Amino acid sequence: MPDRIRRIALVTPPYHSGVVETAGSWPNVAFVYIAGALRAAGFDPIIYDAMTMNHDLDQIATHLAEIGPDVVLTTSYTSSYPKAAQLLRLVKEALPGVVTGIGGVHAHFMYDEVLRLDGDAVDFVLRGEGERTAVELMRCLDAGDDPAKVTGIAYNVAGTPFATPSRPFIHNLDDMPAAWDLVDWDIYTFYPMPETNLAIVSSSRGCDQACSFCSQQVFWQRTWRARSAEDFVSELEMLRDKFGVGVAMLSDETPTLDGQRWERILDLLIERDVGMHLLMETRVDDVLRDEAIMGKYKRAGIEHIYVGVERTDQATLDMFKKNTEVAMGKRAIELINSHDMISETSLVLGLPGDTPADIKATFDLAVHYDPDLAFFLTIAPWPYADMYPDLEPYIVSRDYEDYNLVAPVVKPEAMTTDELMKMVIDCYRNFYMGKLKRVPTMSKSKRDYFMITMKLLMDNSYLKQHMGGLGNMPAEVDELLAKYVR
Ligand code: B12
Repeated sequence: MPDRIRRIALVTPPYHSGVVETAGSWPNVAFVYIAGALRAAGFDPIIYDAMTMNHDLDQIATHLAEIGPDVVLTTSYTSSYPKAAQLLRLVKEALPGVVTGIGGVHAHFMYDEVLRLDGDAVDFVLRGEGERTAVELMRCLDAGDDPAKVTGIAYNVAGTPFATPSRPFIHNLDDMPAAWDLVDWDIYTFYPMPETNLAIVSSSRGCDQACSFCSQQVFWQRTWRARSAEDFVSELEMLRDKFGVGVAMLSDETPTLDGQRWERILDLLIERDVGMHLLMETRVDDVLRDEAIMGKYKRAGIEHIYVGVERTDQATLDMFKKNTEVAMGKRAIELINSHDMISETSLVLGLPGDTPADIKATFDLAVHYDPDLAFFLTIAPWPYADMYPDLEPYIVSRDYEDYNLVAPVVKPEAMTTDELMKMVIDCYRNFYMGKLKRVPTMSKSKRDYFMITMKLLMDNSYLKQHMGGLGNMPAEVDELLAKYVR
């Protein structure tokens, strides 16, 4: 244990799985907030995004030795957890005496397993929302005090995991110190808009829905808190003026949940002519609610809207507790398309009861919905999601690195995992082949965006590395790419 705690390295796990990484290289906004809180408390945090820098464990060891931290903290969702544990084990070997900690959704729920299996590498699990817990734990360690006094953590006591009481959520998300100046802006780019810096921003936290396959509603305990429209829009202006950010992704699960606040955000973005391109996720019912103000979305700078349609048959949507109707997904995508914004959706495949006919039917309806971009995901059984007990008997991989919505982890009763993956690839291939034929009729902005995404999917995604790619494309695809990709 160091005598004093000063320098704290926040390091992303060097995990890579394709799909979303294909579209850009993204900063970690949780670290921006945690570093902001640590610095405001007098510590010296450093953000080291080993994931985006594509550093391997050797490079990480060298870089961390140069930084000379007293504490190394990392983060985890389920698929990045194994790399996060390897990272902390490496820290323990390469930097003796350094304190290690891990936060994020996986470690939060799985702290018992983490400390039992990787207790040699992980000193502390920081559970739940990180800003206050990180500060209190660092103060406690700095003062040589008893960690049992810090709420929201877990650690081994004589080899047995021990958790302190959970910490309540932060009440007011406005004016949280955010260490944007610690972000290494040069490494972040949204590939369809390479000329400008990319940020991930957060206008709200949480989700009030109960989707049984999702981790987020359980993590946030179905609560939702938001920043004021003014605070959020001012931050976007600051990012534009100080750090040259021209495009930002909202990390929010449901930024639109409070319709009034959301419309105020759109109005401010328009009135103040912020000029930021925004990428966001929301629910189909909020898109339908906002039919009359869709024009404002576009004028405010919303470029790309992802809505999770997930499935196109009502029975499965009901099983997912998705609280939407099939027809709503179709209408939401039509609305987004009709305002010349990019529509994206994902379809979840590979449920235990899925047959080839079900997958084909989901594909056909996805085509009928006509989003610009569709992702055909394999269901991942997060061990803490409500649906886990139903999926558990069908799990074929216990390697968490596979829990990335791309690899097959659940085997349908009526199919082999190879058959499932072949159908997934066919879904991608047939969907994008169909879209490509319509490229010449797309608006210029949509066409540019679509073609770049298409090229990225074909060139460097997980699909290519691990599954042989989308297969051989007809010559017309190369011709279209040559003609339209800048
Ligand atoms: C931004 C994002 C990303 C970014 C990550 C950027 C980066 N440099 O880390 C990118 C685009 C790269 C990404 C990629 C992927 N992602 Co992602 N991503 C998100 C997203 C949209 C927002 C996360 C976020 O920033 N939230 C806002 C911050 C403030 O909240 P937070 O991260 O939860 O952090 C808070 C607490 O968790 C905690 N905390 C978190 N870490 C730490 C660490 C410490 C030390 C402490 C003290 C506290 C703490 O404190 C934070 C602040 O209070 C979420 C969905 C969502 N809406 O949350 C999915 C999500 C996290 N992604 C997910 C997945 C599956 C993936 C991919 C595997 C998908 C794929 N196949 O490509 C990849 C894997 C990455 C890879 N390298 O291959 C899943 C994870 C599910 C799970 N339970 O495991 C999510 C939840 C989406 C979903 N609905 O399923 N993703």
